[in-house]
Amino acid sequence: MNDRCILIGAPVESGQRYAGCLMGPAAYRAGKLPETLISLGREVEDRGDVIPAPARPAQIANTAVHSLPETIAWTEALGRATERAMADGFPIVMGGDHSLALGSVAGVARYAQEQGRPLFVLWLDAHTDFHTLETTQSGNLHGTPVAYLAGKPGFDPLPPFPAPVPAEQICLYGIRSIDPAEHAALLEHDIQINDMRVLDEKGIAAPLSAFLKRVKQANGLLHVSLDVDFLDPAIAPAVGTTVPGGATFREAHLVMELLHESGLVSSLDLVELNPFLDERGRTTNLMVDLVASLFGRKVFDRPTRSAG
Ligand code: NNH
Ligand code: MN
Ligand code: MN
Ligand code: MN
Repeated sequence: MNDRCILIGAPVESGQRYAGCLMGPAAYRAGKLPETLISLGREVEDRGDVIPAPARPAQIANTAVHSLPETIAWTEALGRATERAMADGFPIVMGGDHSLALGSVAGVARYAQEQGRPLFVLWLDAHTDFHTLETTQSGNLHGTPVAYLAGKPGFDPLPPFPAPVPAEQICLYGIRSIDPAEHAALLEHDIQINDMRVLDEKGIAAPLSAFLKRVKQANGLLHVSLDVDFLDPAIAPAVGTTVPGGATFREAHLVMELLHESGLVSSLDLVELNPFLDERGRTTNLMVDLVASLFGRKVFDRPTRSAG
């Protein structure tokens, strides 16, 4: 993991319908994300909030889709910001709703392509986010980035995804809500879907360790996209789209601890936090604590065992 963390504020809320996600980056700062990373020995550079170019008109046949011009503007701006940050360190994109990943993963994918390294994506989410602009019925574009980064058609007039991520390099984790059109589309792709049924039976660690092994063997870059609704709503209420039966406190920390130990993660999105829906900052605090685990905070710090 690169020592230098580059914080990118992405106050995006046009990908869904609850007002408040745009306060996400401010909440992470108030919740001391920068200080927490510094306390774990990281250098931190906060590049402030990205300001997209003015939206240009854009139209498509699916009239359910809303805020497409804004989403295109965010996708372009965040793609550039994240690609640049990859060259300088470890980007942490503080959202903002999940539509920001249309841009952040595009930037990471361009960087990976330049480096000639395969990109792997771990999607921690209750949802598969596998709609296209044509299939979404809610019209909320936060439900589309996985299909976009997998290179599915149906995203015109968004910029074409620079270097589609092969299905075998995508791992969906914590899934418990799939729309019929997503289900049909996913049946045609070899994307690993670790829904809660799978995680209940195999445990939270084993499927992740297997995926991480493949990232390592391929000398891949690993982008992690953490949606607040991956977590159980009882511990993380500050999200518009709660789904019961999510990851527990300890399961979520174990995921982060395993990711830290792997040393493979090279970029991170923190998405869907809606501070307006929170209870005394508890969801923000939990998200910051999870990032701390990802960057090496331990319950009990054992002397490092030599690898091998
Ligand atoms: N699949 C639903 C839709 O497209 C819900 C997506 N909501 C999310 N995704 N929060 O992570 O509208
Ligand atoms: Mn570098
Ligand atoms: Mn999502
Ligand atoms: Mn979700």
